[in-house]
Formats: sequence, C-alpha cells, structure tokens
Amino acid sequence: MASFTVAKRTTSPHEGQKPGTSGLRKKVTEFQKENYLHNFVQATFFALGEDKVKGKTIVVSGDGRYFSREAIQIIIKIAAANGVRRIWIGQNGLLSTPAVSAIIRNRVGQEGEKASGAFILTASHNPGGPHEDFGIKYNTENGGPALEGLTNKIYETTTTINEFYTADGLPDVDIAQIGTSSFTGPDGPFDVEVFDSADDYVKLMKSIFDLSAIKELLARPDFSFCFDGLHGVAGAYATKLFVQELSAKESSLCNCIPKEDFGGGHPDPNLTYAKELVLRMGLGKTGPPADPPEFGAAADGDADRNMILGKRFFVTPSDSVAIIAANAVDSIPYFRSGLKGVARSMPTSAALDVVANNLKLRFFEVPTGWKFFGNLMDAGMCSICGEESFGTGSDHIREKDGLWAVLAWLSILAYKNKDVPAGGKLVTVEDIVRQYWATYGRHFYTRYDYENVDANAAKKVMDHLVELQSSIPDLNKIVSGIRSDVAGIKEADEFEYKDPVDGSVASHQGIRFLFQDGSRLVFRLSGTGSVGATIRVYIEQYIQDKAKTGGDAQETLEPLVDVALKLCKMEEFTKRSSPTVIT
Ligand code: G16
Repeated sequence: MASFTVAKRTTSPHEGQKPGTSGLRKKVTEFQKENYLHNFVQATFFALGEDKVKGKTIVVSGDGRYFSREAIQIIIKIAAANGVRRIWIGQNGLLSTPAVSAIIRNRVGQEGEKASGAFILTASHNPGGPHEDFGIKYNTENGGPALEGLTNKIYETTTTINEFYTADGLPDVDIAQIGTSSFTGPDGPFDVEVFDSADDYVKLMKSIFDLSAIKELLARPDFSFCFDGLHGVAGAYATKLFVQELSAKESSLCNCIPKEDFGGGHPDPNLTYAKELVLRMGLGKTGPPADPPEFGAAADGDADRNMILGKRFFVTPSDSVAIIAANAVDSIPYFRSGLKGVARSMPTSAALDVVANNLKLRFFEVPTGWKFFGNLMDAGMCSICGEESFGTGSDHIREKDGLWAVLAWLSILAYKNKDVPAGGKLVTVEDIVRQYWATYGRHFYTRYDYENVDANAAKKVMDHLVELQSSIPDLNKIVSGIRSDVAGIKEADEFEYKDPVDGSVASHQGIRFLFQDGSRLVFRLSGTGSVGATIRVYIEQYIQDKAKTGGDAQETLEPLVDVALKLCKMEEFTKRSSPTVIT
C-alpha cells in the first residue's frame, strides 16, 4: 500500500476568489495559474475547520468539463494532506450537481460512513474547453451549496493565504476504474473510492416517482419523447433512467455523451442555446419538421437546470414550477401527503404565488441562488421551489434537479392521460399549460440579458435605478412619458431578504418596480458570469382575462420592455442596442 507524507508549500493570494451566486467560476486559464485552485481548496479546508475535515468523507466530482481531471487529482492530494479520511468520486469524475446532493444526503459507505460535504467541479451552463470556463463550489452536510457565512469566510481566507498542504508521494488515482485505492499517511488510512455515477441518483428517482406510470405513457403509440443532454453530465444518467428504466428508445436521446467541451456548444437549456432540440420540437425559425415529438426536454452542463417543451410549445420555467406545484399531490407519489410549502426566487414570475394562494400553501420569495431554499427545506417549510433561470426542484435534495423536473412533467402527463384510451385525444404539454392559464391566469414573462458588459457601465445602470426609486410620483412621470399604455408604479425597492429560519439578512438582491396592475420590472447583476458584468432585466405582466391568456409573449410585453430599457438608460450607459440573449 502506497504511503504519503504531508508537505507544506508556500503560496500567495490570488485576487478575485470570491464565490458568486453558486461558487467560484473563472476561465480555465485563470484556474491554471500557479496554485490558483490549491489556494481555494486549502482556504475552504481552513474555513471549514479541522472538525469538519479530519477523518471525514468528502465527495469530489462534477460535470466533467475541461480541467476537471487535473483538478480532481490536485484536490485528492490536498484533502489527504489535510487529514480527510476518504474521497468519493463518480466514475471518470462525473456526478451531476443534484446527484452529489443526493449522495451527501443518502449514501452510506461500507463502514457506515456518510459524506460531510463535496467539492463540485462545474461552471454549470457556461461553455467548457481550454479557453472557456471552469468552476468549483463546496456543498455542506445538508447537500446544499455553502451559505454566505461560509463562502465569505472562504473568500477572506483566500485574501491572506500563504501556505497549503499537499500529500507528497501520493500517486494520481485512476478515476476511470470503479473500486477503492487505499493509501496510508501520517493520520492513518486514506481511501479514494470510485463508484458508478448514476446508481444512487436513479435509486432516489425510483423512490419519488411512479416509474411504471411514466413507462406506460412512453409506450403509448400517440406519445413521443426526446431528451437533449447538450453533451453535459446528464448523459451519464439519461441512458440508465430513460432507456433502461423507462424503456424509451435510444433514438429519443441526443447529445448524451458527456464531453469536456460540451461538443463546442453552450450547455444552457434555453431557446437560444439548445438549438437542436428547439428545431426537433418544431420551434425553429427554419420551419417545423413533419411531426415533432409530444415532449422534449434538455438539461445543462451539470444537469441541475432544465427546459421543458411540448410540440411547437415552450413552457416558461416560472410556469413550469407553478404547474408542477399545482399537480404534484395527484401525480407524484413523493408528495401524496401534501406540500409543506412552495418558494421561488424574487425575479421568478408570480405564477407560483397564485397557485400557493389558491391551494392555501405557505409561500416564500427568496433572493436568486438555490442556497436560499435550503434552510426552508431543512426546517420542513417548503416542498417545491423554482427559479426563472431554468431551475426547478424539491426537498428530495438541496440542489435544483434537471432530470427530476423532466420526470415531474412526465408524471403529470401520465396522470392526465391515465384514462385516455388508445386512439383518444392525448392531453399534451400545451393543453396542460393552457388549462393552467385558464384556471390561474397567465404571467407573461421575458428576460433580457446583457452579457459581458463593462463593469463600470453596469454599475452606472444599477446606481441610476437605485436613485430613480426615491420618488414614486417622479418615477411615474418618467414612465408615462415613455409609454402611456402601461399602468403606474405603486412601489419600488431594492430587494432584501431576512431568512425566516436563521434570521440572516441578504441585502442588495436586485431592484424591483411593482406596477398597479401586478406587472413587475426587476433589474439585477448576474453572479455567475466569468468576465465583465451581466445585467439581467426581468419583465412580467399578469393577465387574468381568459380571452387574452393565449397571446404572444413578446408582443404582449413590448410596452413594458420599452419602459424597462428606457428607464434604466441601457443604451446610453452600456452602448448596447440589444440584449445578448432573450429568454
Ligand atoms: C445558479 C444558482 C441559481 C441562479 C443562477 C443564475 O445556477 O444556483 O440559483 O438562479 O445561478 O444566477 P445569476 O442570475 O446570478 O447568474 P447555476 O445553474 O448557474 O448553478
């Protein structure tokens, strides 16, 4: 058995290691700088403290993007030198973000051990490759991303770090082979265990959903299904889940081989980047194919985001979470005894609020960032939550979950069609959404992203918006000068959240303009980009009149979009005449 010694290496701080909305995301070239990753990993161990590190089991894996393999070996050595007892790794270093959360919460090792945390190696939906993005984040005992108390401590430590520990004599571990590699160090034994990436996760999905009902749906001659893995880590789960468990045809999967550069694509499941799926579902600009599938879905690089499509039909993420919440108790065995509550992030449309109000459910509005749902779930206050940024999930884990969302929608479709005989009229995704709008009203919604904007220009936009809020009458004069066909503003603020469980306060979480008719404009800076600043503008209008819920979203929202862009002086400050992405 190979043995290692602990070496102390001197280092100096790297600037800018402050974790964003979900971890530290930078260009690969930044991570390749001398000791860049080492500093961050050691700072995390210092911030956690010895009692959360020594003798513990830690998961290390991710979406398999470029630089992951080198990063895993570096982390193994630093972990060993810091006294970690055991590292758990998915085969080839692949584990989706939701699977990591499930493993922390549920996996029990051969000696009865459980993981105390995880380094997840991903930059999520950002592209991968030598000149693209890499990322790392730490998840804690509850399976969720570290809260701000810990990430701030990690960041502070990175600003003063002057040494890290590494295991000298520890060879690189073969992460392609399932099995355990054992070593000895000054603290005793150290093991690296490599296991199948999908087993734990598939087991969890089987305990949540009625897979036989979904299997029956997929077997119907009038139903067809396709899933696009965008060459992210979802591919490591899709064949097992959809083909082996649910008997879907292999041809229903596309881009399901995980690649370190995501096949050169942008692994972001939205109408702009999931091009192949969008065309296949008949939503492309080049004209619909002969007969698109009834249901299509995609997940992002680390498989925590999802996009749901029907035949020639897009389901907005804000509607998706509201529809799942409205149908969960009937369609998904896990929720059979009722929902504890529901939650959404602040910029997500208020569709979920209407469902919560109708079903008399507890409701919470949190800042952007999945970590903010964790305390609510741990306290048994929330079952289902979602975000406009293509994230949906439940308290089965503490991350959003792309494949869970796909199974949730298939469960709803299976339930709605359970009494529809072969040859009868299939209830489609579009039928479900239109029925939902007819019952609850529709929140027309769009988001404009201005990516890689000069950071000073972005600051000017935000400062200007903060200033505008000081007088509502003055604000309304400006608004009516821009468009006379929009309602007046009744309230404006900078969103602040007080966590009802631990009382912590998160301030400056975006600027909101709330209109008399329930419309909303929200402006915030993204916390997930790796270069410059990204300004996000969220535009929403609620229409209850059944006769009007079927309209085109961009057309309906045009007056509010006009107000939003002129109000913030987007073009004047940023010199951008149009957004990079519209979702
Ligand atoms: C992360 C967070 C989400 C957030 C999203 C976008 O997702 O977990 O909660 O909504 O970023 O954040 P921002 O608007 O700050 O860019 P992911 O999928 O990137 O890990």
